[in-house]
Amino acid sequence: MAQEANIGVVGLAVMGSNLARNLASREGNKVAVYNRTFARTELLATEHPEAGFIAALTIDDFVASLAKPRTAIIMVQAGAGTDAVIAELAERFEPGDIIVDGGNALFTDTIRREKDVRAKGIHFVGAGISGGEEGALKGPSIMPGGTAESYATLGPILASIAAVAEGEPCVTHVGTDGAGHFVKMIHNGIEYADMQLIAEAYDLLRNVGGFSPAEIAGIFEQWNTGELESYLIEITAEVLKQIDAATGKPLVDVILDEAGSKGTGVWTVQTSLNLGVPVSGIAEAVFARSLSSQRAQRDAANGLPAETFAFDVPDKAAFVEEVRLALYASKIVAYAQGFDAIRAGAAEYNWDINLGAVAKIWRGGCIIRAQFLNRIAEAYGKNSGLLSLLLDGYFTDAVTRSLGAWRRIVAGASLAGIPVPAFASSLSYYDGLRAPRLPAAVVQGQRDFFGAHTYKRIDMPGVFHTLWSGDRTEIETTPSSH
Ligand code: NBP
Repeated sequence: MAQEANIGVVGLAVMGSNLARNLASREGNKVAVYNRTFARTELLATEHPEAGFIAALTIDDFVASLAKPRTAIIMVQAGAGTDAVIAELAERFEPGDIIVDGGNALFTDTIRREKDVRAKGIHFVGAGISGGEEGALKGPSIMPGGTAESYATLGPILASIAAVAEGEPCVTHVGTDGAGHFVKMIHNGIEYADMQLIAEAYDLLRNVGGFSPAEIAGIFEQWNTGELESYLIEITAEVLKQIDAATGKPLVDVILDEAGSKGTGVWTVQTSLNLGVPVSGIAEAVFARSLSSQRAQRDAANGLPAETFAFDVPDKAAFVEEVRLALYASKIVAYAQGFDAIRAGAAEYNWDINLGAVAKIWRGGCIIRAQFLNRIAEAYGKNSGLLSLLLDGYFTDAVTRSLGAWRRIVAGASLAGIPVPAFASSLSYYDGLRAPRLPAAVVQGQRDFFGAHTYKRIDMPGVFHTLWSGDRTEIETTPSSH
């Protein structure tokens, strides 16, 4: 087989097929395709003759069809399937060739795989690809890791298929080895928080404001013309407009209220816990999905007392605006926390990640695409060492003008007995962040009391332990081994 394809795709289920078609539609690309079960390959080539695919029957045919340096994108099930395909390619590829994993791999797997494959002189690029099947076909946001050398070959190909936002392709070389999959993971975590916040706004508008789903759809459409403009607000309006054909009711009222997940939100929270980064908005969103799925407990607890208080809404329009402001401020916190997690991950794993560039590639193609990512890109563009997004002037102003509304909404929801875990935890995070003094001093005292964990003082250097049950004198110690 002639070596004529400049790029190949392995794994032709929905994501791989669409990505292969996207690649084939761009000038200059000749695409080889391979799937473990040939029927899928055959079907794709037959249904899309315009793509001019080289349909490989075997992995050997596939490898033989690729021009050097060979470049193949794997789009198979994450986990064992990905490992199996990497092994097959690595056996046949030569030094300088490039293996790209475009699946949703855990970044630590990507770090491991990159190391193994690099030992053979082959480049391994873990590339986060966001945007679902439509994104894969029409233009996703792409977050590649791997070496700068591999990006020289791969970058132009990925740029040719990526979404375009304000004239720029939504792809950047995020960093080495697992950096791309790490950033994709955080993207998904932020997505969880954003979705939960919108759902909480809906709940308030419905159960406090008394609006119907169709009316809330109209409110969201209105919000989508301003600073909340985003894909998630847009599709939520569509979801709320939908009428169930079988019952004639709003579809949202007949959908079972148990949210599922595929695990990237959990990964984000687990990773952030390990890094010591409070991603409370994302964590609450993950927990809210877990709670929603605890059907037996929920049914058993359904009649527990509530003792609620009225949340008076004398002016409906003003209430809608307060919910909007609370949503915006909470959303800013969720993104600030997500970007903090990326910065902490970069420090831990030695990645040089440009946070502004990450914000830019999320402006198009991906699920969290939103107008305000431009503001985030500007903030990090002005100051790459920004300690928190909340300290950037634009975001400080946005939160400042939302604060009153944010507090009234969270307090009102609490009095009315409406759960707003993401709104409330975001506000608490903000208050914790800005507090000059936290009750952590009490925690340190407790730790020293029961475990002699020691503490530091505000007025003198050194490490101290109090003899709590003795004469209560403080003594300076060498750093504790506890
Ligand atoms: P699936 O995740 O459903 O995987 C099916 C593909 O994996 C088929 O091509 C199948 O081959 C292949 N495969 C499996 Br399973 N085990 C294999 C093995 N041991 N060796 C070789 N091939 C194997 O496909 P998908 O839904 O298209 O997703 C592909 C990747 O993209 C996944 O990692 C997924 O997490 C990710 N994804 C991303 C998004 C997004 O928005 N970015 C959305 C959905 C999925 P067969 O045909 O022979 O069974």
